[in-house]
Amino acid sequence: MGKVIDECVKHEPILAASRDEIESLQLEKLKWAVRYAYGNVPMYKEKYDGAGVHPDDLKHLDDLEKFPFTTKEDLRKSYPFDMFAVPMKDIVRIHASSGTTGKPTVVGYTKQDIDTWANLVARSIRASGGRPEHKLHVAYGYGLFTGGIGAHYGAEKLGCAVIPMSGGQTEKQVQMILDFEPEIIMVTPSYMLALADAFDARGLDARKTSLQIAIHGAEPWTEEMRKEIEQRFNVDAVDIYGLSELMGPGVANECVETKDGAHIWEDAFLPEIVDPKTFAPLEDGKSGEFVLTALFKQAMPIIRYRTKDLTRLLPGTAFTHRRFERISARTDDMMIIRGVNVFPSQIEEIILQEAALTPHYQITLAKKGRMDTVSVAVEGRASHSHEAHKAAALNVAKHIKARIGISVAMDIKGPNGIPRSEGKAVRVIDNRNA
Ligand code: DLL
Repeated sequence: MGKVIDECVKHEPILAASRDEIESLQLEKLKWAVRYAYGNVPMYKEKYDGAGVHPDDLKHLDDLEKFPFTTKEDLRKSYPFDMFAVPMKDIVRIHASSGTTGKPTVVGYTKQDIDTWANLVARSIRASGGRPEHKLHVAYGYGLFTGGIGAHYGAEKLGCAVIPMSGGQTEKQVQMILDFEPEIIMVTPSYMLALADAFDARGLDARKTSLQIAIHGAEPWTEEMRKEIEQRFNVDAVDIYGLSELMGPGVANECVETKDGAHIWEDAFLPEIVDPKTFAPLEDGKSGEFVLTALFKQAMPIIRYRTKDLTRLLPGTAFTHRRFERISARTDDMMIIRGVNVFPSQIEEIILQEAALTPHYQITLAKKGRMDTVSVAVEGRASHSHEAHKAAALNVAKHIKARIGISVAMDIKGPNGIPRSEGKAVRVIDNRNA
């Protein structure tokens, strides 16, 4: 066992509990959560009555399969507060997802929900190698998005000195990192790369900063991106996962000593994987849609939430809580291009194999007559010649054709030719129905 794992388990023995112990704790909490949801949120009562199931039917963990899923649509229909299970006097915080289409989804928290969340984020930072003596720079956005404030409360709970920088103001981010010398940064992986470019632009060596640990999440990222971030900043980069509907960041986190996928904090959440088409439950190891149940929530119970994230469950390593494979895609960012299913991450992997290209890219889909057309815009590295960019772009198109089976037009951009996002990166622009 490594030092970090030791420290985490010493603090919270539940991280090393046997599977039997974890499962019996989950069953006990699940019975409470389902009964509580049924008794306090009309949406659950209607759904469960309609499906002919009752909280009494829940005798084993597997019995959960009989209960209907909860979807984003259910949350939208309950806009803004119909999912709340407690009176407003007991709600102490409200967050909402940005929601690209339709109404945002709203999430409420009681005092106890906020405490549980902060403890789970503190655990996540500890598993990333963070300690109370560290300074922690938060560059996730503050506001209705759960990233900034979620990270903040967890870091404070652990005892770190928190620097609540929020997203944006890239120049100032660089200056704060130089002046305040944080050991830890929490930020989306795409914005971390934008920060690396900002160091380069000022002629500064990002490898020489005080940063030792980078905790990245809120969007899909690849192993290649991890390597690039680790090399450019000389840090350990680990994965943090979460979603607002369930809580926010800190549903799962990687251990810095294993870096082999995020551990789902199973004393607070029950994970399932289902077939994305038939929704039949799949066994551990099989890929499908990630479904999560929160086992603790008072303000807004969430049972069997269909996340739309695609992954598979893996056994625990650093901790006995199960891990999941890095999320490479969501069912809803799958592009269907001339009938071929394509995920942006597949294209990203190919781009990142070219030394002459940066990881800043954008995919634009359009229609020419009835045909889908795809163009991939990517920035060339300033350190390489235009000839090298062109050769690399040709290679990318060739590999996309060979591995994914679609033809793409490449568009090489100069420095900052791809708009930088200060939060989650926008990878795909679909103009096919425009
Ligand atoms: O993104 C919460 C969060 C903030 C997580 C900061 C981590 C760090 P939402 O805005 O509701 O919440 O978006 C949730 O983002 O269903 C995934 O599709 C994606 N996502 C979050 N973390 C990861 C990750 C926050 N580590 C949605 N890897 C989720 C891949 C992620 N995708």
